[in-house]
Amino acid sequence: MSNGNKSLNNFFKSNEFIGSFQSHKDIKNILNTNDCCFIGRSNVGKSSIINSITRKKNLAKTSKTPGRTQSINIFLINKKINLVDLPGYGYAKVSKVMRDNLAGLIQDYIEKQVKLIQAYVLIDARVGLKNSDIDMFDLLSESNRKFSIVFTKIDKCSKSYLEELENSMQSLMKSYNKHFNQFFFTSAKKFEGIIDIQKDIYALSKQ
Ligand SMILES: Nc1nc2c(ncn2[C@@H]2O[C@H](COP(=O)(O)OP(=O)(O)OP(=O)(O)O)[C@@H](O)[C@H]2O)c(=O)[nH]1
Ligand SMILES: [Mg+2]
Repeated sequence: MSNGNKSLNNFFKSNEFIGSFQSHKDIKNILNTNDCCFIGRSNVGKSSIINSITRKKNLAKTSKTPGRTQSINIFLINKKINLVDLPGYGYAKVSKVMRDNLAGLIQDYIEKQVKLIQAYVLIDARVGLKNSDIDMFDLLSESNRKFSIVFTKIDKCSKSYLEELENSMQSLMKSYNKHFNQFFFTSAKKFEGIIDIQKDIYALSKQ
């Protein structure tokens, strides 16, 4: 496990929970700092990665059970940039009404949040890509949002498997070259790859 970079850790240590929101109209005027958001299928590790980035165990609520985050949770870092924890998509076990509500909440946020400057789409490396992820790439590019892909839970995968995964994803990303930035390979559990995301967000905070 790496202890990371001291000055980056200090930057992210200054954080505060701003609130939990059920609709886009409640958040649009709440802060004038830019957002970066964490999107992905339910249980992929969105809330966990926020905790690893900020080095705070329970800043964002995590759970073994999919469907934990059911609202938009905003954390302000260093008074300069917001980390936005979104509900997961693609979870079959919630009611259709709830699923539609959450999908609408995510879509509204992506389409309408003017201050959203970067999205991180998380993909569980063991599970790989699903159709719902491709729908998300389409929504992001149609909304003219920049995004990067963050593979999570790499502590459960072999190096050769991860290389294959990257190769296959690289060809798909050619179709999104106007909006796609880069891949990150991470383990929130072992703090692998977290420093790279911290650096990326730190750079965003300067925009
Ligand atoms: N092995 C391993 N498990 C992880 C990692 N990151 C998250 N998990 C586990 O995955 C489960 C889901 O994590 P969450 O962070 O709650 O996932 P989420 O994407 O926020 O889920 P929803 O809010 O339900 O959409 C938890 O049991 C975490 O402990 C990781 O890097 N490695
Ligand atoms: Mg969550």
